[in-house]
Amino acid sequence: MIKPFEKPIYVTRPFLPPLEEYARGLEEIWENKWLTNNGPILKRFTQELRNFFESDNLSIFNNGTLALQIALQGMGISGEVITTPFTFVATTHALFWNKIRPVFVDIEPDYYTIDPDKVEAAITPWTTAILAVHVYGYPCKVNALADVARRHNLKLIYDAAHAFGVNIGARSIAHFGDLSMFSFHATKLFHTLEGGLLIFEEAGLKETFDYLKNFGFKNELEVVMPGTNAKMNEMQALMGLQIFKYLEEMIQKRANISEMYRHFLEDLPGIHLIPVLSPDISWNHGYMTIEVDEKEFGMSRDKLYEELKKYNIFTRRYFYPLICDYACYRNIAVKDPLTVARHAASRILTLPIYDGLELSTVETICKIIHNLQQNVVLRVVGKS
Ligand code: T4K
Repeated sequence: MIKPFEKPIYVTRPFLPPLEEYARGLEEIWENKWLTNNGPILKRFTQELRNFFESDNLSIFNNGTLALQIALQGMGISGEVITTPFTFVATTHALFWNKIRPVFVDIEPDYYTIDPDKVEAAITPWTTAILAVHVYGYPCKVNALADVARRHNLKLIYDAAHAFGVNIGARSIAHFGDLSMFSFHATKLFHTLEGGLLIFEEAGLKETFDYLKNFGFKNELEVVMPGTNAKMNEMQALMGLQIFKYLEEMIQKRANISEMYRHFLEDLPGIHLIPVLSPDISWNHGYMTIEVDEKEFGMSRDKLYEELKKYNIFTRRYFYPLICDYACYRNIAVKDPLTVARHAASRILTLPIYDGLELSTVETICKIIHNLQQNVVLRVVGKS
């Protein structure tokens, strides 16, 4: 009999640098009394990001949602945008706030990313862009999507909220498509408490994004567009600057956790893991996804989610329900039956993964999942 964990095990916990280190950074802020509006720490953080992505075409924001909204506005996207329903709701909200109609199409079964064939089939004269999501940091089919976008003269925008630190071959995932948005929210592998980043191909967009996040100010007297306030402050930038140093270590620790989950769960009937990623992808291990097949496992995904809670393990059903099933989007006509997305949403479960999660805890979580299934089997056998 395994006892419940004494303290809750959440799906994630933010990485924090040593308190003394952050406090030293705060001393600098206290000293110069510069808290926001492109302060010195933000400038240093910006330089780090430029080096990391080997690009000057970037703009930093106070969260990923506003970054994406501003991206769409600054790029002049309008009409219809083809997107995935299997994502966090902010992806679609960013379209809605720009009065753009989302056209939901299905995803592919292995890595839950948008299906390029379905994208192509959904193009109409009103389509202006594709908004794809590297969901859980699993890369979309970037070449196929680029091909569709090029042939139909569409902008290709990536919600890369989950994909910081992911590379395809030697290239950062940021350098595919016209633009990528990364989230630096506390629940992400790399965070700035809250924060967001745009990386884009067209250098001329930088000025527009920078105006839009700062009320449209060009200088003290000129407002050139009706911008909003989406600036990153100094404390956020300080967190990002300090966490940068730990990025590789954080990814490595998560990789060990992923490997352990795979080791203990891959042969368990009814638990399905993603196929091993292609060797040219270096993934960030941002999320640990499993699918629960009710028939094979003997218990539904929702039941497993509830049972795990009894052990003080708080998994999440990212991304269920599908976005088009939320009350605020239910009235949008969806032509695609979304068969794969519906199937995935009904089975998906994200398990705890974060750098401070002990491997022994991961082992216990897996044993609990095994035991839960064993008990179902025993009950069934007992009945027969
Ligand atoms: N696009 C995609 C594909 C996204 O996934 C997101 C955000 C966005 C766009 C928008 O980016 P941002 O505007 O957020 O930068 C969380 C996050 O709030 C959200 O950022 C994230 N995606 C989404 C997938 O997950 P919740 O409502 O599930 O978070 P919450 O508060 O329930 O936190 C989950 C667990 O994390 C908690 O049970 C405990 C732990 N936690 C959380 C926080 C905030 C901590 O230990 N400490 C913390 O400070 O949405």
